[in-house]
Amino acid sequence: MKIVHIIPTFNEKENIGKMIEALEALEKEKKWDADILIVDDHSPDGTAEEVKKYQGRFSNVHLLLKKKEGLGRALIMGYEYAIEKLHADVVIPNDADFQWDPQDMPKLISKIQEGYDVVVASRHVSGGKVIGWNWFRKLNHEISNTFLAWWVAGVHEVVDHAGNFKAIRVKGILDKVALSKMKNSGFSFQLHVLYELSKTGARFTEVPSIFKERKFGKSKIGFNRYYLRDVLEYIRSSISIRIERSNNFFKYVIVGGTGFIIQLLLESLLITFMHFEESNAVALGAEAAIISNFILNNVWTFSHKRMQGFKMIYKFMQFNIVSVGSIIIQKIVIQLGTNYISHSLLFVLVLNILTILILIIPYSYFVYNRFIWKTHKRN
Ligand SMILES: Nc1nc2c(ncn2[C@@H]2O[C@H](COP(=O)(O)OP(=O)(O)OP(=O)(O)O)[C@@H](O)[C@H]2O)c(=O)[nH]1
Ligand SMILES: [Mg+2]
Repeated sequence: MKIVHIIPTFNEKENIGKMIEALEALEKEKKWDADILIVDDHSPDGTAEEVKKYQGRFSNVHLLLKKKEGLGRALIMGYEYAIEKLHADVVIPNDADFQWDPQDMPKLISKIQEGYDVVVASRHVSGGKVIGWNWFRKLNHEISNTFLAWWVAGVHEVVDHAGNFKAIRVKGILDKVALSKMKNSGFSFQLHVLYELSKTGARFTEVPSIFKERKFGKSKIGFNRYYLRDVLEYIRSSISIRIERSNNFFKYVIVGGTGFIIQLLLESLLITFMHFEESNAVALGAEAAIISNFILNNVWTFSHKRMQGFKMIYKFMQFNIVSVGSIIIQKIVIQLGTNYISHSLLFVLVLNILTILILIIPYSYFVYNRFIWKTHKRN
């Protein structure tokens, strides 16, 4: 099993040599087949020159030099290089500054050997913790890790989404992730790659780890010129994951809205210009909306599970039954409301809107996902 350690560096001259020594010692002790890949953004402090000294001593130290584009970009390029050029079976990214203890590495690897695909060093499982964060770092972490990653993005495979230290199996897992399409410049990469990995059907686990204070060098997190860009990117990334993850709920709502407009337009056309009876016009309008909803949901909302051929006819019949179900639900609620509460026009209007929002939209969405466009195992 070929392990590739990926260490992104920016101004880590004081740390990088110690980190290489620590990883080499571990490799010798554990008899691992490992390479060390340093991804440096031409650090002005001369980190790369320091790495080159170690390349003379150890043949498995690799240096990828690139321009300053942020941590996310460095990791994307590092992952790609590790897979394509170094033929990694497992990649293990870590920071250069010893905040994550490289001595925890065997715990990560043994979980991979047990069959897990993504093993995350975690500060938020029993035995893990953070030492020495100030209120600003704590607040930053709470907002990004709990509010944005957990609640907004809905990534629940792990509880610590923000750290760099993790072990990822390449075959069938990381090699299925379209790294070249990932656009994260900053630390939003950590959340985004977990999400992309979750889509491959990977098995996740977390092992406790203690995140210590930096002894040498300076942190890159804080109010610098990249901070706002990285925070905005994190928010954008969380929202885009939510939109994708919630199985395209927004597309579904837009399709439903389009159907509603088609229904109203057709009804009024048929009544005004073709003198149809109201009940017939309503029925035709409803069916037109059902057809348009079915087609648009199939080619757009659920395009990743698009059905074709004969199956479509059968599913379209099911879809009709579900849609009639919505009409019946709505009729029952309005009937009950007018019988027992009020006949006023305003009341009926409000009740109609509430029924659509509270009952019809969730009901249809649930049935579409569970029965019409059945959820398959993600792959
Ligand atoms: N190549 C590259 N590496 C980076 C960049 N920003 C940070 N790093 C490296 O990524 C790792 C994590 O960065 P840190 O500044 O330690 O971030 P952190 O650990 O979340 O923050 P602290 O707890 O304050 O240290 C370190 O090894 C950095 O040198 C970057 O823009 N490019
Ligand atoms: Mg650090």
